[in-house]
Amino acid sequence: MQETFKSGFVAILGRPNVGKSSIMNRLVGEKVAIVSDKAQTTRMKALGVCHREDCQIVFVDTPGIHRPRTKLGEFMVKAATDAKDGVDAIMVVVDASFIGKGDVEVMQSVRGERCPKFLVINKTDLVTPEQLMPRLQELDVSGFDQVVSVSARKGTNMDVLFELLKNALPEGPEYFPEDMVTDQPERVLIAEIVREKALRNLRDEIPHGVGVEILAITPLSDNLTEIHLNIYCEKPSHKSVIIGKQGSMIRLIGEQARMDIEKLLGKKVLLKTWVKVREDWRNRKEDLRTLGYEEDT
Ligand SMILES: Nc1nc2c(ncn2[C@@H]2O[C@H](COP(=O)(O)OP(=O)(O)OP(=O)(O)O)[C@@H](O)[C@H]2O)c(=O)[nH]1
Ligand SMILES: [Mg+2]
Repeated sequence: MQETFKSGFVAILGRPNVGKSSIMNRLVGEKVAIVSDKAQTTRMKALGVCHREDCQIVFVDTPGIHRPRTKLGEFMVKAATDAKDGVDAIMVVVDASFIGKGDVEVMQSVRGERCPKFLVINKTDLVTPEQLMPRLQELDVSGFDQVVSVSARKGTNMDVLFELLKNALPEGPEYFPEDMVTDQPERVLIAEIVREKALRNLRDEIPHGVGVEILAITPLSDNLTEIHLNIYCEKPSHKSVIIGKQGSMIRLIGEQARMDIEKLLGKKVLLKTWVKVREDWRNRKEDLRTLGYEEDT
């Protein structure tokens, strides 16, 4: 007997850095979105597709909702708030170790949506149940269908969350073919890998002003591809930090990125990287477009 096949889109919303992309990666079972300990890692809406025998769940990862201070920030917050339109379910993710006003605002912003809504308390590995309980009791969870505690890092309760989501979805088609785990093109995935390594290795305000532009992807042979790219930053002083002493930082970022890109493409990769200053690029429309941060048409 054929069981019914369930499918649908699930938006993942929340403040920056609560673990939205980590949760999506866990549920998809592959790393489709970059992750870092810096807030505002995700800059664009991106899909992650989980394929199972009896269902297909399409996760919509979004940038963290914050008060924007640049045009890039405005683009990011709009991408996040728009993502809840037309989905079949919504997850609001909060960080168990700190639940604040920003979280309450995100929860409030989805309360009026008619689809099933889940509040996901992530990073439970950082707190004891005794610490978490009073925080949850203070929280107004009205309008939410379920509250689930998970740890994306440890993998705790992810199966429970998955089952709840699956049960909330309607009967539906396979939206994407089985070999497709994300809607992001190769060029974007490569740029994101480089940005992840920059985010992980740089500090203070520098990571927020980093943008990566892929200039060319040129196959040199069956198992070797050359990739030319620019890393943008906002100040000459940031450029010196990104390059590092005798090029040590840019070599480290390039080396870490190369290994991940080789896994992605399944071939050897030569990275040719330039670091360039583009002052205030996060507020310039033309630069935002070059880097792919423009609204869907
Ligand atoms: N301890 C702990 N850390 C976690 C957990 N989930 C995610 N993290 C860490 O939290 C940080 C942020 O994770 P992301 O997945 O990038 O968070 P995000 O919500 O997508 O962040 P933005 O894209 O900036 O909005 C990273 O350092 C993760 O490794 C968890 O369950 N426990
Ligand atoms: Mg993210």
